[in-house]
Amino acid sequence: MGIDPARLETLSALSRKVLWLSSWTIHHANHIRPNTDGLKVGGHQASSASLANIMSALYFSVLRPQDRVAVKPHASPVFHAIQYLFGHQTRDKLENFRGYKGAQSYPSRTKDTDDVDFSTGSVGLGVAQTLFSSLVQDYVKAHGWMQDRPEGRMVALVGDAEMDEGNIFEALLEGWKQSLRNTWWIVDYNRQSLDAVVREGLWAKFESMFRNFGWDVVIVKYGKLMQAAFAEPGGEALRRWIDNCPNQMYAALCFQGGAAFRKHLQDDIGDQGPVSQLIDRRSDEELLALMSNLGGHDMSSMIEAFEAIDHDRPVCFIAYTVKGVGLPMQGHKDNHAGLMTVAQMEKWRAAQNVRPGHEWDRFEGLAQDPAKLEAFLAAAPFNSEGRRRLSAPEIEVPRELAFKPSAQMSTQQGFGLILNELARGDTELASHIVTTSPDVTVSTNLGAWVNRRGLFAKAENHDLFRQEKIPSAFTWEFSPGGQHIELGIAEMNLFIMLSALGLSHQINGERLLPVGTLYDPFIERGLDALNYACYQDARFMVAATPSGITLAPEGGAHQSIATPLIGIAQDGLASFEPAFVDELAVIMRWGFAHMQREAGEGGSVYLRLSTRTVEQPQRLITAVLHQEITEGAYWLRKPGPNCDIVIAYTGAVAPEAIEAVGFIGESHRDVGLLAITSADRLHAGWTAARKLRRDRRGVQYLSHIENLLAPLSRDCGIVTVVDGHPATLGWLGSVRGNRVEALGVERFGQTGTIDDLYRHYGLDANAIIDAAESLTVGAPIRHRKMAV
Ligand SMILES: Cc1ncc(C[n+]2csc(CCOP(=O)(O)OP(=O)(O)O)c2C)c(N)n1
Ligand SMILES: [Mg+2]
Repeated sequence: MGIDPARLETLSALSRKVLWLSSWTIHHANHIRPNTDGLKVGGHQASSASLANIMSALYFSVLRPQDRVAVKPHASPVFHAIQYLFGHQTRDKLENFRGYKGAQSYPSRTKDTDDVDFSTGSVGLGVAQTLFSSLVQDYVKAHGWMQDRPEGRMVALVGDAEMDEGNIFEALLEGWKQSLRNTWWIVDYNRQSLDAVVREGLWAKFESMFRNFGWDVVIVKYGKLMQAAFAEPGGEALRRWIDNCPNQMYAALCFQGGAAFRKHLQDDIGDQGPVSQLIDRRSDEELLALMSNLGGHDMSSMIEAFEAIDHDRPVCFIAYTVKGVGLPMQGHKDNHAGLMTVAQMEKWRAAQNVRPGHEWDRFEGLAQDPAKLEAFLAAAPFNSEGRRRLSAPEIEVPRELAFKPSAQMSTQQGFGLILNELARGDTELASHIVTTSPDVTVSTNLGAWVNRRGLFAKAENHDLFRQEKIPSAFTWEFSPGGQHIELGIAEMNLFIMLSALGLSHQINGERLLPVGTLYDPFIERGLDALNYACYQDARFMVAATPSGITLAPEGGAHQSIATPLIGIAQDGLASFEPAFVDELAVIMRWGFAHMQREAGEGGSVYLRLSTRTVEQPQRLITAVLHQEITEGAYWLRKPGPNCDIVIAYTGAVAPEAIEAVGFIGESHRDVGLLAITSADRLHAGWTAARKLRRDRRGVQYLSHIENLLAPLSRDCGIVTVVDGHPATLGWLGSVRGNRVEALGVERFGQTGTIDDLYRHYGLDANAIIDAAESLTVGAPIRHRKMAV
């Protein structure tokens, strides 16, 4: 094929510069920047060196503006150095690497300013994100929204030990099912993890696995120096020795240097004529250069490997590398947190021709003409459009979301009805909604939506049951225009898919409004991916149902206890637990708008729903009630002037709270009933108001919960009740200093009826009444519910 030698030389020079700048960034953070508190920058140095060449090949030559990359977390300094050379990163932020508002330790879409495509940090997630982003790009294309934008490749730079993360395997299987294209994963095969040297022959397992899932596999093992040496007399014997050398030994020799390699080669191969001469012809330094010239460190080998791909099938590149290559720690098994000493850095600086005081000069020490390097960078295809983050206009959300009401319903049913109504219409909102579920589409009530809007697949696939006229409530028709993406049972995949769909406006320039469903307890299965999606500021709605012990006969294995607390604590996620369907309609409407708000204002939405059928209120939702529902609470029964007890409930336990208030009201007429639709929004509003008052003394602003509780006297007790951990609402007592009895679930569940379980866990009307009585000082509460 042959790469123009001048181009190769320039690329190699830039690659050396990237290694220098990334290393200097780390060194600066450790030894030069004041106030590092003795905290060392571990984990970056050796990992970064490992990828400096491969990433330089990609960014300076191979990538195009439409390509998107997930960079292995510890290669963040390499990414920032490349962006610095392009002029998209500042020296100030590099000097402040890992510092307050400096370049981030791990590439961050939201915190870094240099055009990070996908955040990484929790290993495995960024890798899978590229796969799902490719599927989303296919979705956008199939729906005719790519316009004249070219398809991008989704590229992940993957650590070899990162491949241990199970979510990668889950994603691989899903990718195969969905006919994945345009995805490149480049495994940095340095055969080292954080603690150890990896198993022998791991590459073979990777190879067969990827091929099994329909990927092409390209192994880039030997650099050009090695290939040339193999062609010399005796070269074959050298190649055999390299191939048979155990990973630990190779790493150790890379660390020890040329003399150690020579000794081992001589001991192992003995005096075998040509191969001995091949070795003897080289100085120790040359021998080390040869033996560490693995494919991943050879510019022309990498460029050749990348440029040889002329199709859109997914490709896994296994690039052999040495962890810490080119640095004194190269190959040492403990080098994960390895750092160069000041003395080592000085020596290396001299070798790089970098003058003191000129460490940040972009082309310092390079032999090439700076003007030519500048021109080369400006002409790099990746850089041709500047910042590559796209945007898309807001999609109008109707003032109200309609649903066909019935007197008795569950919130889960209501969720299905609201989506069904949207599916029947022809709003822009409906055409941009895309639903997805890990094999619980039917059981979370998405069926009606899917019947109307169809399933997404690149090729049509008709429902055979329908063709054969076998009665079924569900039509399973796949087509490129379908709006539901059916996933296998892997909640990690669900959340990474939502993460990819929810970034479509910035990646594909077309906004999607993703709605995912799963069973509430399995949020915990996908929790790190949910957190990851929120960290990237992806925008989606997740409906989790059924939830709590209210799913009674399903038993302890399906009951969720902690999820309301996750809802409160998860940043970027507004969580709601409505009791009635009219509330849900208001919340979903608000949610679709919230998902489209600017960074810092909008976010994703979590709906904790239930299968419990409850009597629905017949009422008009006024503008005030609408507002209160989205802010998190309203008085279902206003407290009277002498109120000494308030029942505050959230979600499916509404009937018990209402019933208890009926009994309590017989002797305590002024009892209040507070309906809480979002403990999360209430708590966030309260926290924000206190902060505002602290920050700007004199400001009188009160939060929604403070306003709601304002009429109560301090003596008024509050009983809170939730089908989840009692801490969800327990904090209400601190708002104005009222005593609280917090009812909820703290122990693993069991099977039974709702009545059985509410009685067992103390969520029934009598438990609420007892709790109320323990808080009141006056007359006892005389009425109780009779046992049936
Ligand atoms: C989910 C998760 N667990 C643990 C870590 C801590 N960690 C960071 S890097 C690393 C080892 C990675 O090894 P590898 O992927 O081979 O990359 P290399 O260090 O060789 O560059 C570990 C365990 C993490 N970042 N994320
Ligand atoms: Mg590794």
